[in-house]
Amino acid sequence: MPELEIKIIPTAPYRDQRPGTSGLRKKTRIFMQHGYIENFVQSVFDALGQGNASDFSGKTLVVGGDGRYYNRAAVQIIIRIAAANGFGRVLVGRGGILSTPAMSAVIRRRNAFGGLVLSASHNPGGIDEDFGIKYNIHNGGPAPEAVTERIFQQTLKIDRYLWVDSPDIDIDRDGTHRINNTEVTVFDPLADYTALMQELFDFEALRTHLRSGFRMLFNGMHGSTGPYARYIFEQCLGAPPGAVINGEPLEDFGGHHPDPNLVYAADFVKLLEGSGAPDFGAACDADGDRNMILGREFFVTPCDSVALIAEHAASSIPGYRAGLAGVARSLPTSTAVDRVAASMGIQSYETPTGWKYFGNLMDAGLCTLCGEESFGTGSNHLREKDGIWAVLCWLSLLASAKKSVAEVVQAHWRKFGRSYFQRQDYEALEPAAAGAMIEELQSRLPSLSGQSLVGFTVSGAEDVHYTDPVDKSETPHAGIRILLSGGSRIVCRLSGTGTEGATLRLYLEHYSSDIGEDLDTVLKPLAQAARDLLGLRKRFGRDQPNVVT
Ligand code: VG1
Ligand code: CO
Repeated sequence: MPELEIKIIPTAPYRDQRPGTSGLRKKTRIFMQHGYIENFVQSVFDALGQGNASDFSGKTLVVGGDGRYYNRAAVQIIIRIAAANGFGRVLVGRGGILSTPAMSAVIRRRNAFGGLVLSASHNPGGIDEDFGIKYNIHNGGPAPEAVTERIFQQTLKIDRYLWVDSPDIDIDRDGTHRINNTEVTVFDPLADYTALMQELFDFEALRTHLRSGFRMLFNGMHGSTGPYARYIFEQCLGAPPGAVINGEPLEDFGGHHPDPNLVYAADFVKLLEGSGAPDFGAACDADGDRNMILGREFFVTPCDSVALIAEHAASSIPGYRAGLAGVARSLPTSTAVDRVAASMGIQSYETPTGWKYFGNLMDAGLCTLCGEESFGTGSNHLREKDGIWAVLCWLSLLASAKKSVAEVVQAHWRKFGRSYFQRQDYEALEPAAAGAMIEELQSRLPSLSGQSLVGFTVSGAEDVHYTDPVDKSETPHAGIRILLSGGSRIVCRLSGTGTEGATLRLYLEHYSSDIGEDLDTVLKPLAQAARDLLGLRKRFGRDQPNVVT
């Protein structure tokens, strides 16, 4: 092919491209505006390069997404801009699809410069739904705040992007193409990801377990994990065909929220009911980084999940036989994993919400396992949360315990006590009023300490300011944390991933050595107290959340 002209296309800034908790997320139609994705991608490159034409010549960029509507078009745009910016190599997941954890694995294993993930995670897909883009750095993890801020500043001053008029690349077939000096390779990411899983887990033991009558069901929710799940669970581990359901990636995820929780996966939860139900169920979100773990008629909260994996990793998963360096959880995540860490004499770090805050801890060797209450679990094998990995952890744990999901969780509670935990979301709040509500509570925090709240004494009330232990970077206002005597907590913050209005997240935790209480009953007084503190009824006329997980 003759050398294509590198065009300098004039553009003007969009002023709304500040990345949130996990990249830039907006309604799809916003992304479809003229030059919108072009501006953002060029700004990423401008923020990362030194401004020289040769900045990216020896470097590899990985591109892929969760398969939602506009994924394919966005991939073609990114390929052209990457070629125009002189990347040495662009690796594209076949079909334009790469789960978030697979992206992380590919960046790390192939020593890539970074990657662009096209996803709005668990949000619905379609022209009237959500789209997103996120940049992952050389360690395979989401760009830290300093980088996303640099990207954002660049989006505010961008006046041109680079472009080549190359024909569309056939992204559905593996192969290598060339645009000027850029090699574009379409590849199947299953191999990289599966190889990594085989290094960590004892596939032979899992195969034996799945052949012994143990029955599992995995729900791909029509996102990106179906192909990985079919290959790993059905082909490699011998689960019968049909063990993976909703395994074909669809642009609209079958019209559902590809969100693995008790609300949006309620139909799936029903499949785990009754005496003939499978022993184990799991589901992942569209981009494959979230997971839900179920036993027969039993739901494992994500907070308990990371605690149980921490408890059992060294004894039941070969990849962790040497023990854990430390663990980490996001601020709102229950303290269950802290108790396991304390019993092992290792550190448990508390970070702001979002996986990007775990990266430094893992890179510095300070922590091995991480978890978020939002159905995210992962380890230092990558720098993203990893749904299929979490399922393999649970299979390993169950295979070595030879007990049911309910039994292993109850044994954990008997040993460590139980954190009754719930997250309540109040969606579609008027953003200015929601901001004012948080600010007002922030200003009242100093007067709360020592006061009595639903029969407990407030032992600490803080607008959490995080200082990264490794690079000392600061994250103010990570969330409001109210600690109560006896180990209960209320945490609240506004969502940083929403695409419409503001969402208040209220996180409730009650710690007890009495493990058999009813969750709703236990948490009701805390929920009431939190609502009153925030003045939710007075401000918004609301006294019930829209989504409870
Ligand atoms: C939410 C969750 C957070 C998670 C983030 C991205 O953020 O609370 O724990 O890391 O989504 O998850 P927020 O700011 O809306 O509360 V996913 O699966 O998008 O990558
Ligand atoms: Co996700």
